[in-house]
Amino acid sequence: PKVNYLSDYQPPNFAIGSVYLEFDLQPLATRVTNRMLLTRMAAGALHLDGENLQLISVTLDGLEVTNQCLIDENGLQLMTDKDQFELVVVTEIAPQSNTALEGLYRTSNNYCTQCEAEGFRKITYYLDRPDVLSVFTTKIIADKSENRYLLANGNMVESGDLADGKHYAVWLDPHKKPCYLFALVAGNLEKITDTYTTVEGREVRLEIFVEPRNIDKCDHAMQSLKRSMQWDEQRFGLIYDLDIYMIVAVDDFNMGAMENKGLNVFNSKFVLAQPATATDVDYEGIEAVIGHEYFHNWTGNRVTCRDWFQLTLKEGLTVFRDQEFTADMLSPSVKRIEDVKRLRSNQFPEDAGPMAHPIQPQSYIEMNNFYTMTVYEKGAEVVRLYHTLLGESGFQKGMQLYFARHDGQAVTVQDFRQAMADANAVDLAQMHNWYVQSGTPHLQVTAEYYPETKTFTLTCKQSQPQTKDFVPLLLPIGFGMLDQHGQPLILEPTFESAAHVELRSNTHAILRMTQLEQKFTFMDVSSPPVPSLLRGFSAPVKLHFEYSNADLALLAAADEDSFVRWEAMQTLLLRTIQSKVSALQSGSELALSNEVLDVAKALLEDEQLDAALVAMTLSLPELGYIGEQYQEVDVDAIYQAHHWLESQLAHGLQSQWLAAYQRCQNNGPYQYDKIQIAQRMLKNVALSYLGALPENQALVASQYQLQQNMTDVLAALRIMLVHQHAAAQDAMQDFYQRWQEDNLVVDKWFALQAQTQNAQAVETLAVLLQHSDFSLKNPNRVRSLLGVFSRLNLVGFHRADGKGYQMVSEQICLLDALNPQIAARLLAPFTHWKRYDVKRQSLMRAALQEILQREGVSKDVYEIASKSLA
Ligand code: HT7
Ligand code: ZN
Repeated sequence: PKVNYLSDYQPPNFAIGSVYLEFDLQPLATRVTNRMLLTRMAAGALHLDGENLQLISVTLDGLEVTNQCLIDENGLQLMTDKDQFELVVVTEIAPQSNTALEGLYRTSNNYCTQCEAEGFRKITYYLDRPDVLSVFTTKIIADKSENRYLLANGNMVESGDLADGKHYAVWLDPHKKPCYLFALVAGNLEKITDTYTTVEGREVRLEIFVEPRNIDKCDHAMQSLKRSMQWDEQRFGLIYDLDIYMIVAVDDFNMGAMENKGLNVFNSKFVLAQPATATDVDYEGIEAVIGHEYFHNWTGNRVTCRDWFQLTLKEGLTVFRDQEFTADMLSPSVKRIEDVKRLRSNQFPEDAGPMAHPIQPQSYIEMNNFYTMTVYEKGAEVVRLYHTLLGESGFQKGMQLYFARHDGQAVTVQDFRQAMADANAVDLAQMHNWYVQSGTPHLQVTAEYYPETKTFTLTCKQSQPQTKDFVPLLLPIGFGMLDQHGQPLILEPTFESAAHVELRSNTHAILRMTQLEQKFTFMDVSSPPVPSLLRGFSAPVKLHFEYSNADLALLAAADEDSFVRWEAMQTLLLRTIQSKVSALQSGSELALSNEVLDVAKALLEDEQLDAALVAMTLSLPELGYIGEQYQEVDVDAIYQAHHWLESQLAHGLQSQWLAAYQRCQNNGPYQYDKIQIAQRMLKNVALSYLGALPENQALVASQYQLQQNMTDVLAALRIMLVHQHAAAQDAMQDFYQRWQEDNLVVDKWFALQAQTQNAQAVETLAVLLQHSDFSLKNPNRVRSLLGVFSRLNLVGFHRADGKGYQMVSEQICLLDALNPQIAARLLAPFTHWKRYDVKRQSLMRAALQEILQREGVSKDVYEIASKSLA
């Protein structure tokens, strides 16, 4: 397959001033008439992208030229020496047969589109690239009884009835846009409506469309949308620019949501919620994704990407914005820790594996494979670096200049950096290195205390072992010092260090690292301090510093930075698990240290602390993150060590867990607010430790039976399953009976079973694959069963006889023929084969080879499988 390179970028040789699309919707033969006004920008033939289209006719300025067009599987080529002309292309497509869910497809008998990244070419012949911006008018014609609503981007300018039971609507989007932002939806939906008045006093109509059975689950999404609009005005000064904002929720969707101008299409998972059916995590996810897509209206739509290599320009920036939104709505400390956990568990492994790429990739075979944790989450961390370096007001100045310069344009990551630099009159050229180097950087810190001079020196070294010719990054290190009693120390940098130390308060500084090795010295330090490093996780690096367990206990108890407190306790827990892994491997015994128990006890008993932070601090590191610490992952030992520490903490702190559980009970109605979320979080962490002890089975069962809200119900159910409580199977059946009509809850039922690690995990998977509710055609269902099993069920997926690999790889092959995008994503766990023992390595490689050699393998799957075997 063809490889696309960033270095090959050429501007388009034609512009499309306006485009008028007419859709005559039929499930098996939709006719698309595409009328474009083209203007030549440079010499050469006109090449329009197009895939899987049935060409009916091509007309140039009224003359049929169909026979003069060269057609191949990638598009249509036409020679013309005209500089300005109208081209009308008529094609036919079959949305009903489109299982890839890209282009125009059917979901629950409705029509819907997904065009990013390169899906518009499956609708009509076009210059399908983000730097071709045009004004779109869309006419939709469809059967009226089956398609009550006909929706497209912009404002509806005309509608009416036609013969044969049909009707039509015409939509005009006045904002020039690339075709990846085009959307069309038609079907028998229902809507809720509301309004938002902008700071300028303009009223915007808000509409959320869903399938009729879901109409009572849209309120949280609507409130989230209004909060997003208000937040973007207040924090970024950005105001919505159309008279209407529509969201449509569909059940069959490849990703989370899509920011099409004025007509977002969402995976129903990120719209529908009621306390009985959605957890706190779901509620937070909905608010975040609604925010994310809304924020794209400026960062992505008004200013878009020049080419797909710039994807992080819109995605990294918009993820940063949605992270800040959630932080402002809920708790900044909790949100920061959640994001760091996500990055470490998902992006760090990607960056260490065969698919590692810089946030600005240099080449791709299939662009859909580059909607990655690296481009999104590491990209957001890089945007956060600008924010950390420039501060909120400097960052906002940069944003304003960025919009002033580039509104209505398709630009690059360099343009963004230049705006940040120019607005603040600083040189940010070194930030470029974050965009072009892959791999997680290591930050090695050593410290020296000099009693004679009362100075304290940190020596910091940055490196990236897998990157050839690594060049140093501009790396801000959040920093403070504690004395041996946990009191913060006043920071006094020496004259030589002062230029690289930015004091943010008496006790907190940003150390600005620009070289491979750099020293920072502080004066008037009366005794050896404990350094608090990388506060707020100020850069996406792996920090190495030789803390003693006593230092970690001190930081966990006393540092002013909540991320550092969390991190210190997590490191203590991780070290304990690692010691147990070694003990298991060498056949020796290990007892839990009092240090760990004492810090945990103190945290649990301190009722003044934020319950959410306590819950997160005392949750064990995830299995995937523990595995990350090893060159070779010993699946069984890690799983056993994790289990062992859980029961040690459960036993050692049983009365404290019970007290916390009772303290956090709330019998009032469910609210999605910071206090209640924190209470439920700690309550359920406490219950999960208690549930590890057989004597607490009744307590867990009673939480399930109370059926207070989905957060509590699902937590109880998970604990019952994990610890094989007597009531587990009955509860699972009851759950299914109750919710079998609700797709999103049935997804949870599949996911729960898929992640339960026991000797029968593979057999359970086999049974679930045969379940009448399982379907390879629905991406949510695939993710909840196969995705969860292969990512989270270490014991099942990596079963020594290779049955786990075999079962998943067979499904990937079947799925590749239906939906290559989702099939390729399911390959991720296989790509890390180098991290396992020789026997598992060869089983995983064999699975990859088989997938790769299949006849008709898609380019999506080909790219991932071949790169991971290379
Ligand atoms: N910009 C979108 C990215 C996207 C996508 C969305 C839905 C289905 C397929 C897709 N391919 C790419 C989502 C976002 O980041 O907001
Ligand atoms: Zn996005």
